[in-house]
Amino acid sequence: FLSHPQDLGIVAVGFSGGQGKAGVDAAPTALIESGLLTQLRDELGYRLHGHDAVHLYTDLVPARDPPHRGMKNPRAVSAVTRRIAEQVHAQAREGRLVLTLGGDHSIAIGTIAGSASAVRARLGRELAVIWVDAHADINTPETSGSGNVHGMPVAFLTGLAKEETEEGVFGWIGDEHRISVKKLVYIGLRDVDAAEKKILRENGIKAFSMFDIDRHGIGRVMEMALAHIGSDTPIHLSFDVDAIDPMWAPSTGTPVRGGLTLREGDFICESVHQTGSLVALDLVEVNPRLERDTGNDLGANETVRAGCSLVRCALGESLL
Ligand code: Z70
Ligand code: MN
Ligand code: MN
Ligand code: MN
Repeated sequence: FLSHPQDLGIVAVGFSGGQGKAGVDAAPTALIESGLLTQLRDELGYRLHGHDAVHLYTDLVPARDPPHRGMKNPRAVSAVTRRIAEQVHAQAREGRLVLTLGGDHSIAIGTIAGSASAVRARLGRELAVIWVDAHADINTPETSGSGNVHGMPVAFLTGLAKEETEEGVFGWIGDEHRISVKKLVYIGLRDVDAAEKKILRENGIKAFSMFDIDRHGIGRVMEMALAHIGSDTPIHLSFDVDAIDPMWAPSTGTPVRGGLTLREGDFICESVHQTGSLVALDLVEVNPRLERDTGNDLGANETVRAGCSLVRCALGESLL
């Protein structure tokens, strides 16, 4: 689906307003300083575009941003994700693979809106999404207990949550930006709110929890996940590092024990790469500050290292 498969559009997003913990905005710089982009260029042979800047979008964050439908920082998240959607769309329109380094997971409202609209415009196709996460991130503003928008991106992207009017805070999200619940697959779930379970059930959304991975093994789960999407469908992989067990990725806002091994995470990325259908990739929720501030530099470095490994695997590092 890519006209320039060796050209990689980079969108580095230092944004943390979708949740309450500072530090996730430092992830793109930490990932880049640990050598990720150099490796992609020198070892994997990608030509990089848009990699000169880490976007902080401070100009888009309003001084006053009171809750809207219970959402925290609603205008900031809306304005930033809208800008991200434009950036991702512009890269994807060129037929490039797009890599977004977050940032918290609210930014996926922008990345997926941008790649879904570009895939529609360029190919007339619907985008499939593989969402790898401990969490389902499918709360509506009304079901959310936290008000954190990083727990809601999938609801906005599938149209399960909408604004009444285009003037509403997230009113810029249109049908061209949305994905079908039928083309969405979850992997790694283990911390899903009761209201989210109901949403998954009522909408028949395909989800492979940690239970399914233990039962079938990651190899079989990936076969089933990819079969559900169907071959010959462009894929956006949105990878929340908290899907990986805190043993390897402790420096994240909401670590949940009992997660994927590092190898299972890499295997998911390798399997998606192998389809040849990957058009966009997000790596989110790396927060290098959390462990560092408790004196655990190792925990922060390991998490960054896990994130780099996931990205390289999705971009073909392990191909022989
Ligand atoms: C909860 C909520 C969440 C990440 C926490 C948690 C969501 N379901 N996502 N950490 N990455 O607040 O909606
Ligand atoms: Mn080119
Ligand atoms: Mn998430
Ligand atoms: Mn998560």
